[in-house]
Amino acid sequence: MNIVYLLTGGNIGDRKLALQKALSLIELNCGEIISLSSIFETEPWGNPDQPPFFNQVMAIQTELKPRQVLRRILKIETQTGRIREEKYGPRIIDIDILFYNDEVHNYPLLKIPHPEIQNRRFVLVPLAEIAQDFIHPVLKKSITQLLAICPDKLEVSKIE
Ligand code: PH2
Ligand code: MG
Ligand code: MG
Repeated sequence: MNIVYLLTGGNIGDRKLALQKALSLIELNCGEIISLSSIFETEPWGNPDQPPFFNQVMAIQTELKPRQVLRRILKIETQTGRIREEKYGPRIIDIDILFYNDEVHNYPLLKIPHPEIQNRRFVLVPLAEIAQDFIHPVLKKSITQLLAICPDKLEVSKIE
């Protein structure tokens, strides 16, 4: 069994519903959810001229290999209503693989760990809720340590 950390996010339409749909399709098609963060409202990173996102992080247990996980989450994005759009632009749902066990993979269309984790508070803050002591396999620092030195200052606030 493999432990995979995923990030979900979206900033168009009913953001909470999109995260809930993605979550149930992930559970159905990828593997059991063993840990789930709160939902956070997050300032848009990359392109500030768009609505705030909702983001959430989860850990799943799966028999799937990394590229099989990718294929399934791309399908789930489509099922949740995503149409491919501009880089960093608004989207109904985005699902990204953050970590796959403590492995490093460099496939042409899939880098694991996700290369931007350490630069994004919208990833690190939810991740710190469920995996504060997880050691980044490349940077060799815990999530708590990465958050403490993260250069990003965009707002991330827990909803409810
Ligand atoms: N995703 C992006 C670009 N910018 N900003 C926030 N706050 N949350 C995201 O999920 C996000 C983003 C590209 O995938
Ligand atoms: Mg993304
Ligand atoms: Mg993506």
